[in-house]
Amino acid sequence: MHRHWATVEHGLASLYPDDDGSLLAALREMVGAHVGRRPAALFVRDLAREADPGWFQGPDQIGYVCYADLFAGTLAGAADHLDYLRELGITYLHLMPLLRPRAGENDGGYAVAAYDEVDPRLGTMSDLGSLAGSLHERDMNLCIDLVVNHTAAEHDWAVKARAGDPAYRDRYLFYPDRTLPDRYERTLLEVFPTFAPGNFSWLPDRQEWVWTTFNEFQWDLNWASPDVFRSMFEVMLHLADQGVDVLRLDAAPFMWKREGTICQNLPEVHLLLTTLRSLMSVAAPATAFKAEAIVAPEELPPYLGAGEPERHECDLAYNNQLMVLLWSSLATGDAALMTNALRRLGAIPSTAAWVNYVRCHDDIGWAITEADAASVGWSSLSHRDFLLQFYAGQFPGSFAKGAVFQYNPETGDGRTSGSAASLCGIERALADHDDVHLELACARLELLYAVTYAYGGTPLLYMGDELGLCNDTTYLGDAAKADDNRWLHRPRMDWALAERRHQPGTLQARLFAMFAALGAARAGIGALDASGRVVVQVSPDPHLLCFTRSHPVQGSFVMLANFGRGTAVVRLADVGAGGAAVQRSVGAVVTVDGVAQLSANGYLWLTAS
Ligand code: OTU
Repeated sequence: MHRHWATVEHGLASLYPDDDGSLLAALREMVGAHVGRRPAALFVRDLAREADPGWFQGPDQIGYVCYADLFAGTLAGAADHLDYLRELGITYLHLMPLLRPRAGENDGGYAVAAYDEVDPRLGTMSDLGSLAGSLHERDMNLCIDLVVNHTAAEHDWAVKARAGDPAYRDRYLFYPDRTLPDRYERTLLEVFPTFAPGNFSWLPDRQEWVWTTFNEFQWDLNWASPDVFRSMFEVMLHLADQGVDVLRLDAAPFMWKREGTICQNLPEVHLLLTTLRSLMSVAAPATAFKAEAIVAPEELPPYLGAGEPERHECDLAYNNQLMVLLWSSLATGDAALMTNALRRLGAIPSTAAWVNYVRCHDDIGWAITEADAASVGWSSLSHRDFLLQFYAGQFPGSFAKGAVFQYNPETGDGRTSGSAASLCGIERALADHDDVHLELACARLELLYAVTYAYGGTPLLYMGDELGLCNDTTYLGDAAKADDNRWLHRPRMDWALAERRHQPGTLQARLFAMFAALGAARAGIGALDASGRVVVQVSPDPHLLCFTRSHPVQGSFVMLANFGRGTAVVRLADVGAGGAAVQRSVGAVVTVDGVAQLSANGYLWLTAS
């Protein structure tokens, strides 16, 4: 408390100027009582992590992301597959939303009806605790989702608020008529323009509007209410006590609203997160925060505490920029835009880390800024439109098989759905029984993942990519999912197919071995510790991505990745890698005189002491 309480006091005083001090007093009591009943094993974990605050930054950290039901039926089922994950070098398991959702349509679990219950189809809170225990025994961590921006309309708080209970009205944002909603709408964006247009929903029984950024059944919480702050912190503590290591804070940018803004990334959001982080650092320091903020590149680093002065905010955050740029470069065969954009992405504190990913359960939103596009002489809108068409498989010469998600004719914006395998060309090559193209498609997938395994932070492997699982259209038969094509890339694990990873010559053996090798190589390279710096270099060849990692103790690392369709040649000395040792080389050779030749989709991992 000595170390963190001033931040808590300052945060609460700024966020809740009208509070008479009872919020601070209540939190103080909550934290004290909590520390007293923190399970012993977790208290030991707290102490260990206070002594080693960089525990989530090591090169051995590799995440796996899946839905418990699609991966293994239940939480207990997931515990039975931990050896499979260890084969891939996984140290961090992110299970998608698993708290009890509303019945029926629930946005893939992101409409939570009870934060203190596990979805009964997946198991119980005690199963969650056991799973965390099994992971910890294997030196693995557990990450779960905590939706902080909204609850389901069926959550107890929302039900009470809707019934008019004055103690709960303040937890949501209600409006008697369109006056304020219309004023807010002038500057708000639309997340789901197709199936949930607008940001407010009409409640006919109440004759009033309620703020719903996402679907009409997802009610935005009013974080300006001290009750929301207190209750949500209580939820965090409860989950931390099940042994959860990382809380993925879903839709964090939307937590505060102000008229005349897009109501994302407001300073109060950062104040909320730093205050919650400080409280957790007192009550359950073993638990890290991961920001789910899929926002403009300049808005990303502040979630990791970047700024003057640096703050302890979230420990991890999604590197949405890298993900988008990887797909952009794969389509264009050019690394110049990626180079420029990554060079503009601000630095993050050495105490934080990105999570880097190729695919996730969501669509790909083509976040290419006007300035970044202009830096290579392109227009952002036409480049985004090209990417949309390319990955929908509609552009001449495209190898991809994806789908358009939430096309908005008013803005010309659309996003992309599809599995990594299908977007890389594996689905088409399999359909055509074309082995040459299949190998090319696998090389594309490897190139993308090889960058995420080496770029600063923790890589996330999205379930199924290790086996090349393609788009799955079975969701079309389920009315609660049919209009949301993100289900295309949320397949069920195919354990029979997974068995083929042991059969040489199969696609599954090829890809699985590749992921295992990437993980093993990464874990052995100390310079990949996330506390070191990543610097993207201007490469002598625009088809090449080139970045350097430097760590004060562990030495340095250089990656060269060829996004071009032809061979690229570069003198290692020209990219600061003269005399460096080859750690991993795929589709590349280095001659004795220090010249690297990389064929299309080839890459090199190099280290120097
Ligand atoms: C998240 O994504 C989840 O990942 C989605 O699966 C949910 O539908 C959504 O929240 C609602 O809970 O708009 O396209 O800046 O971009 O919260 C994905 C963050 C999303 C948002 C993000 C959201």
